[in-house]
Amino acid sequence: EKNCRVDNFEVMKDFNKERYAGVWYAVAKKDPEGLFLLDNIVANFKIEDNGKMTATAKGRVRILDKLELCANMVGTFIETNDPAKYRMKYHGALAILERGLDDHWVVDTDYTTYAITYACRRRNLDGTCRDSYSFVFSRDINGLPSESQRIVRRRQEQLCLDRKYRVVVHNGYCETN
Ligand code: AZE
Repeated sequence: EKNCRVDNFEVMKDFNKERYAGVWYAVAKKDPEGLFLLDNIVANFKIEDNGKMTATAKGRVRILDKLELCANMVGTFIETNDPAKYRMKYHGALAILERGLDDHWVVDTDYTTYAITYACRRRNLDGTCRDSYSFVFSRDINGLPSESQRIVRRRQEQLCLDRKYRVVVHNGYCETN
């Protein structure tokens, strides 16, 4: 029987943040409750001189119900006992954007083609996730090859999020806004 308890989810073994660094394009996402990045989502991970991972992320958001803009977000990653499980502190470059502290789990990656990340914000009493978000990232803005799509599909099922993802559009909106 399928186990959807968050503590049972497998994450990337021997995660290597140096190989993970660089630009990743979100090609699909599963949204959490509330405000979130809409589309044109690009993340850039970096390893600082002190060895800590940081990232910037851009994406289109809608705030105050009708204002559309490109959010420039900054994240710093706090390591845990599991190298693939981070706590991510993030905030927007603009004060009106949100800030927070989320899990950031690298569920799987081959470092050169695809990555899938997962964050559970709120758990049910039975240990399953009540409010999560997840990204499928690609090194290529045009999407993933079918071999990677197959792997990602299997991971999405293991996260109990199959069929919950939506395609992330890249139409250049955040290159001009
Ligand atoms: C992520 C990639 C690594 C850096 C960061 C990420 C997450 C950003 C958000 C942003 C939300 C913004 C909102 C603005 C109104 C995981 C994409 C910072 C969750 C809702």
